[in-house]
Amino acid sequence: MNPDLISLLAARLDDAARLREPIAQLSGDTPLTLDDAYHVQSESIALRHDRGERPVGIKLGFTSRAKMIQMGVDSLIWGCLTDAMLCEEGGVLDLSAYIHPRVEPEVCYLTSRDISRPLTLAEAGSYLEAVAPAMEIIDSRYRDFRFTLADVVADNCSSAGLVVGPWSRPGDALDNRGVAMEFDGRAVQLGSTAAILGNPLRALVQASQLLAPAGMVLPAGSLVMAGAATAAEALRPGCHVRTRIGGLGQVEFLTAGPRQADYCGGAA
Ligand code: OOG
Ligand code: MG
Repeated sequence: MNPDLISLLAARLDDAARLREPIAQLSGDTPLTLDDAYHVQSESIALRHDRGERPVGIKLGFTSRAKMIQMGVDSLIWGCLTDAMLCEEGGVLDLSAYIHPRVEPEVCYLTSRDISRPLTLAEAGSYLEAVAPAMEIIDSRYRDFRFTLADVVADNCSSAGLVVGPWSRPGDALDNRGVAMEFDGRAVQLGSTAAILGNPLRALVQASQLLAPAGMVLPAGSLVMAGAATAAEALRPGCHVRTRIGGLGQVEFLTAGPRQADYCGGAA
């Protein structure tokens, strides 16, 4: 795909995010390969960096069957996180900053060493500084939150925000810990960390395998969001959102903002 077209598509997505105006899927009028889509993603991240946002790590998407089924796609993808996406744990999230935000329970890793080659599961643990319960705020820039795999990759995998709970030293395996996400104390999603590739640490392995062939290095001190353990829930204003993960503790925030017609999630 020619560089001008990549820049044009990246600007279209960047504008949609900044103006909170959803757009039609890019693939609707432009044939888009997965490779093109990662180029568009990288151009759109460059626009954020030009505005002063700093990279803080990466996120994986579609590491659980629950998410693949919810969104109708079947491959693991990755996107970039910047400091502007960090939301205060225990704070108030203003939903007017988004188009149609959803929240999903995740595990977040903090890396201790540069990752520049594919890792095995056995060695991945030694690349960890800490681990935390987390939630990701996703907000597709596409109308109706619908997309093809290439469209969502171009849209930086719907990344919009992340809320990270208390860090612990990486200890026992996290391969089957209960995950409960609540809206105002009522369970909206229940699951297990096992839903994330059988063991969320595999997300780090996958990240190393995806980045290394592209010649990319994930620097020590990066965040890695392992992907949601359950389906995502639409956010609504005036809600206390909390996720508890066995052995890791809890992470929470409140929502504020205008009531919009397409906020339909959670208990009424
Ligand atoms: C794409 C992002 C997927 C996850 O954790 O699986 C993702 C989306 O669902 O809009 O973040
Ligand atoms: Mg996610």
